[in-house]
Amino acid sequence: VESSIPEPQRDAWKKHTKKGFTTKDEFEDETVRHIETTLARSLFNCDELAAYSGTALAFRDRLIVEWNKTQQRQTFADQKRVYYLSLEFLMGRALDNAMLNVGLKDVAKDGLKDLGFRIEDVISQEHDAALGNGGLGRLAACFLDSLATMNYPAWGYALRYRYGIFKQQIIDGYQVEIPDYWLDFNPWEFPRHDVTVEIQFYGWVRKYQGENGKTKASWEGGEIVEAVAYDAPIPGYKTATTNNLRLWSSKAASGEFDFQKFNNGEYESSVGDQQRAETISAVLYPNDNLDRGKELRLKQQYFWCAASLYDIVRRFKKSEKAWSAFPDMVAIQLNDTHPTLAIVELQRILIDIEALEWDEAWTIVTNTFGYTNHTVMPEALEKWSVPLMQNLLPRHLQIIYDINMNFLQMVERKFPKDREMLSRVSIIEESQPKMVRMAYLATIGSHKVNGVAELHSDLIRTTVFRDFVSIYGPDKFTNVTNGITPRRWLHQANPRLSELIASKLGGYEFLTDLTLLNKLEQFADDKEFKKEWQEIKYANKVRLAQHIGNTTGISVNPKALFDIQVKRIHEYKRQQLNILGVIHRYLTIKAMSPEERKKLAPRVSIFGGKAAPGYWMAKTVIHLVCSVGEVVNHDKDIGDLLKVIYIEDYNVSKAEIITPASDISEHISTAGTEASGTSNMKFVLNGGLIIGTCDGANIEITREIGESNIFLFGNLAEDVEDLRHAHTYGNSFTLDPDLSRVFTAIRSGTFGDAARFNALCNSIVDHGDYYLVSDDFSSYVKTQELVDEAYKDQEEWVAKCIQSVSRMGFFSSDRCIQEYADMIWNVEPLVPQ
Ligand code: OX2
Repeated sequence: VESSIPEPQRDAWKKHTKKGFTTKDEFEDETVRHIETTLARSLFNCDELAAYSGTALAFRDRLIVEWNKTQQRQTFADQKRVYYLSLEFLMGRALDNAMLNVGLKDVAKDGLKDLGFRIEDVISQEHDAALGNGGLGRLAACFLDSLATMNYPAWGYALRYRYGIFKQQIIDGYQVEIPDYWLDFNPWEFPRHDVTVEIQFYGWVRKYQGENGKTKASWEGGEIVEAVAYDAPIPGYKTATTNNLRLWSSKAASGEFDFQKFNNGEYESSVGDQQRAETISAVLYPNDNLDRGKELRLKQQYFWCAASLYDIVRRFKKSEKAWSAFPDMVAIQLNDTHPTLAIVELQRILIDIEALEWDEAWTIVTNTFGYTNHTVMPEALEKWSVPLMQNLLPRHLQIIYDINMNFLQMVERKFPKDREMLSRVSIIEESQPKMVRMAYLATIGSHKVNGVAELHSDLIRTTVFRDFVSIYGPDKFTNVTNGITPRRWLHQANPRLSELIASKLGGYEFLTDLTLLNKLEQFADDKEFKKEWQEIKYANKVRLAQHIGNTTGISVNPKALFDIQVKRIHEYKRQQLNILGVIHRYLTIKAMSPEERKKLAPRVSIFGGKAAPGYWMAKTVIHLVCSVGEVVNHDKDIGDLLKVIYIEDYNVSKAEIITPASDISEHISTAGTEASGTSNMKFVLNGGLIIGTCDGANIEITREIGESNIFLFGNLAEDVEDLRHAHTYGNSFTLDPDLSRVFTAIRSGTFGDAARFNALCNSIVDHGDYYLVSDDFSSYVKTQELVDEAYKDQEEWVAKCIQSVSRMGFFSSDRCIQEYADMIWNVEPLVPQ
């Protein structure tokens, strides 16, 4: 194997190779050294942030050693690797995770204590890496954790946004967005200024006569932007495998800096060009489940796909294998349609640059890619305008047309004379302007398409991809139900629960084989165990109550039932149903006698989540929640019976505090709209029950934990269409009297200026109630009453929680990755010796 160091000098080199610390003393040594020399601080000016930085750098040194070895091992092993292309990786904090994964958190805790710091304070200094919107990005992060833990040779590829998802402030009950500049100090990333790729945009296509008289195409002109790689180590849990997440940053190509302008005194405009190049990776688009079709977004997508593919192809070419072996060495998974251009780019590389025949190239392409669909909602399915693409990526558009032509010819042979079918499945929508349907392109260019929960996968087979199922047969479409990593979402977020479970199961093996949790079931009636379980839940609620007190000034009683809905604010997720239910509860309590009130279980309704900055209705929902809180929380007559809290700036690190503290959490989307949901899994795994609709993974959670352990309500997906139809075309639309009373209260100004909530109320009462709030309201309210009843019997409640946790083994992202590896990628782990 090639090495840059000649044989005779390697011994000297090896003698000085560092392993990183293992003992407390070595940890302190390394941390103090970093604080004093790397950071130029001292005993006299070391604050918690400096302590965090020193600790992070000490751990980073340890990770790097294994990271380098892992990369070498994977190169020598010469086996298939997985590349996970995702525009979002919602990683959260890295230090705590690194400590637990390398098994040195206790060492660090003791060491930091020696140095005068509490480990919790140090950990909480870290800025979240918030390169994602919600579930889609967090899923990608859980997958990286599982891939490394299970020793799969795998890389993540994304963009190095300068600004992650915005920070949310709630000011006077309204959401305000603050930029998230997170790169000030990021010890986890390594700039690779030597790993750069030149990315082309715009220009034209030149046709020429190639060898043996064939017409060839070449993409020329336009402008060049440089992609620079930044790498972050991804440590597996209790394994030496440390994988790589590569983020691309854009900058002006070095040759492009306009010296002419510079010399002519046009300094400002030449710097302007630089900035324009840097804009590409500047900001994460803050939309969840919504496609806006902005040119800069398309630029981001191509920039990232082209840089990643160049990198992957370069790595493959080093192996000097034949092109036909490419799919045996490379599996590329497309996280939603955002990276679909990678399909076109690989085809372009193979035919225009590597001079393969179209068919040979296309076989390689389709055997390489897999596509994961995350939504059936039309407003989230990506389409790009043909004129936009023509301008930005002229050669790619031609290739898309050729892919489409070949595909339609195949369809025509299979379904002769079915013109309707051809126009339905065409990649090009014949609208004004014409649009490229990315989900179709992704499907045609991949060998497998998967949904993310059973219901969702059934829905895509019968709705968006229905025709494609008849064209390709059912086997191309499959399901991989989402999962979550138990390392972060149990062990890290809820260390005491993890420890209690370990004490019963005789160790922490369940963290890498979550099905072992089923051995807990036998303790569901164990008095002592249940008591400890309850104590832990209570302590977690106290912690959340403290956070709420510190951030909102409102004191909540940790003995009350904590009812939590935290996720992106979206009409389909129906936070409006939740808050309307809260208002109903408030009005009901107000009308109760003191005796009746005594029987009530006090509740804290907790909301959290960001609204896309341009999503006016979602912002109105936030405002309604805050306005209701303003009234209820200050109503002395109500006291502790009801509190309504909005937790500002919901993110991964807040989720780690919130999730372990719930008694009940809400997953109440209109049936058929939430593809899977993953926070439902997190809440149950942390010993909370859930109230939910028959949607997404709720259905499979019910199957696993049992119907008696979940509060299901509402209409079924199969009835949604008819109900919607009836709203618009039915004879009468009568509101449930309870819901009517709620609207009357809002409209009479009980929660402030009613005009602000007009559109929200009207969307339900007058404008078709697309998300079926009125249809599900009474069933929701009744089910919440069942929750109240059930909560009164704490013995039974805790037994339900324990039983549920013991049956959650299926929802580990390790199981998920195993399924992808076996069914879609066909890759093997590479276990370090
Ligand atoms: C989300 C889905 O809305 C959610 O249901 C799912 O759990 C998550 O992806 C992970 O699969 N953008 N975000 C999603 O879909 C899209 C599109």
